[in-house]
Amino acid sequence: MTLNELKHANLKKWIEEAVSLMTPDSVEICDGSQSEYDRMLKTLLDAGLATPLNSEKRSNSYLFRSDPSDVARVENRTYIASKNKDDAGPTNNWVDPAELKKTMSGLYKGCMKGRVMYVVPFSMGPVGSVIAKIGVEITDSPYVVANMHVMTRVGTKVLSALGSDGFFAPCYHSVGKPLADGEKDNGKWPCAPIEQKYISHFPETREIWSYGSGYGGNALLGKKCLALRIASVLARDEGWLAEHMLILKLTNPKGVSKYVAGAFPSACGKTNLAMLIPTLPGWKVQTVGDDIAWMKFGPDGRLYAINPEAGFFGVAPGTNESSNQNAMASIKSNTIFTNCGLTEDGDIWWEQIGHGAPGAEIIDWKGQKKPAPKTDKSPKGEEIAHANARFTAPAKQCPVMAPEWEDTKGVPISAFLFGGRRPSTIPLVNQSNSWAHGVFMGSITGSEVTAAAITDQVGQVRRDPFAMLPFCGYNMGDYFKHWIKIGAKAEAEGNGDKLPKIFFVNWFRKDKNDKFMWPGYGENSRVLAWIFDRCDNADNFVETPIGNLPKPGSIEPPADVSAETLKELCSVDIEGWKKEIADVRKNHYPQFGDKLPKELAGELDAIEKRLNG
Ligand code: GTP
Ligand code: SPV
Ligand code: MN
Repeated sequence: MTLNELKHANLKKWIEEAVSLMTPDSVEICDGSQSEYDRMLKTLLDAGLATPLNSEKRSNSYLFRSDPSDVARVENRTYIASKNKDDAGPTNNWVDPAELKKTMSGLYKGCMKGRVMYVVPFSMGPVGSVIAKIGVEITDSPYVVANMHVMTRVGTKVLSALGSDGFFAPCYHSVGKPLADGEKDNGKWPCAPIEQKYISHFPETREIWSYGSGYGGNALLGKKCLALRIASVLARDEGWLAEHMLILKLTNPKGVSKYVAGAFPSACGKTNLAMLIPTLPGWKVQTVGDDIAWMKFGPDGRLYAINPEAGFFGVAPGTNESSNQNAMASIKSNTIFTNCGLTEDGDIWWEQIGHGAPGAEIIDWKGQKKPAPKTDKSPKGEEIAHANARFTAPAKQCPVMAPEWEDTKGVPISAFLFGGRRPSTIPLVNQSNSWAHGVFMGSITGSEVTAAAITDQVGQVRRDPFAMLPFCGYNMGDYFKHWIKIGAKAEAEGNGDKLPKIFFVNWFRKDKNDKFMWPGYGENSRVLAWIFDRCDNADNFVETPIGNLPKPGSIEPPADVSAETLKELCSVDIEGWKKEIADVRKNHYPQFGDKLPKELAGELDAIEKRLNG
């Protein structure tokens, strides 16, 4: 299709403006076909950016190595440019939108010289779902086009759904590396230096402008930029929820199923939990989504969730046949790998893949030859794969996708989980005693920072409310209020009992020797089973000052966990909690000022009183 054949006048005008600003050599409107995907990879092979993998090991799969300055989301270059600073709130970087557009227009001027401008129409959510939204990404990166093909629904069917005047979120993306006459990428990942990278959001106009990075959430604009930052604003305005949550289907030994959605910060176990293989006999987990959930109330008063994505952009290191067999099966073919190691026999490798690397040598993520590791571990600082190396794989390749994962109505959610990497204080599982208490727990979620973003805080515990700290497109205080309102709306309509029950979980408690106290992964099914039964009001809990904890005996310990350890994991650390609450009062809640909902201030007072009582 050519520009002149486009039926949507505003879309055509918007593309023409981009063309005159960015001056690409040519423009292509993407149709989403397999031949288009193949053509992108051919272009990337010719540019020396893609390495084909051994097709006997991983058919139709490729490895990319990004620039060392471009390996993860850049939180300090990510902006929420609302008209008023107060609308971005205390947790976001804000710049005046007019000023930011001026700066970025300067960068965009001529930025696609020597390159093709690809126009990627995409749908977040099954095309035609009432919960789905359409975006159009303009990009000069064939790597981004190929990844968008996997991660979203791309092409002509989306343009048809858009019609001549439908809503789309306009997304600009450029790697920020124009080519001089005759210049080629020649194997060098194109991007701009860090101080020229901008990941910008204009909430009022629903626009996204990204410049200078080709990696992950900085560049695949349907994901964090649209499906979370802009969608959270749409959700606030329209009365629904856009969350950083996995969605799983849990079936008990009697064949009864419930759907659970869980928010954990980046690289804290969403993909793993979504594809878990239960160690508990008779239980089954199936996947609906592994990163993002969009939820709306259905006619029956329940909250229905869709996974707006069509693929997984998953953390590679740590993924292996025993930690996540279903992810390993999902990446057997048709997968794009970024920043993994390359073995002598033409396959990928990463730390904790479950085995050493074959042969004498391996090529690390920076393209350097190293001795092939004999085990699956590397000394700190000498990793073969980058800690945020990722795979991009089609969701339909996951053997445990729930058959209804593309149901346009979504699936009804029974429970919300919140969690993070907390080496102390937070118990294995804890149920809130009300919706407001659950919102309070979500609001104080904290986690040790992982390598999923470039920051100097890695390893430190930081508060990451609802796992949305880097992804909320407006004032976090207003976001808390939105959650309170969702509960109040259900109550007012007589549907309070249909709201999901809210739980806090922690797979990451450590002992004195810095070892995880809970084996995690498949053993987390024991906790899911407890939660399932809690949703049916089973008598499996004890009330405590922090919420409902498992009654002794209600969770059977895994083989390698002593009864004593399980007891410690499931009890209240009163002194630790007093410190936790004091920190919330002193350092966390005050930043929201009068935006903090009174319900949450009330929950803080109440838990403090219970802990002291
Ligand atoms: P994003 O894609 O960044 O949003 O990450 P995610 O939340 O999907 O995280 P993922 O499931 O990819 O997990 C990241 C890493 O956490 C894994 O590679 C594991 O090393 C570790 N992990 C996941 N689940 C568990 C668990 O139950 N216990 C322990 N100890 N580690 C886990
Ligand atoms: C995350 O960081 O939460 C991710 C990866 O899921 S990215 O798409 O890069 O944001
Ligand atoms: Mn994520």
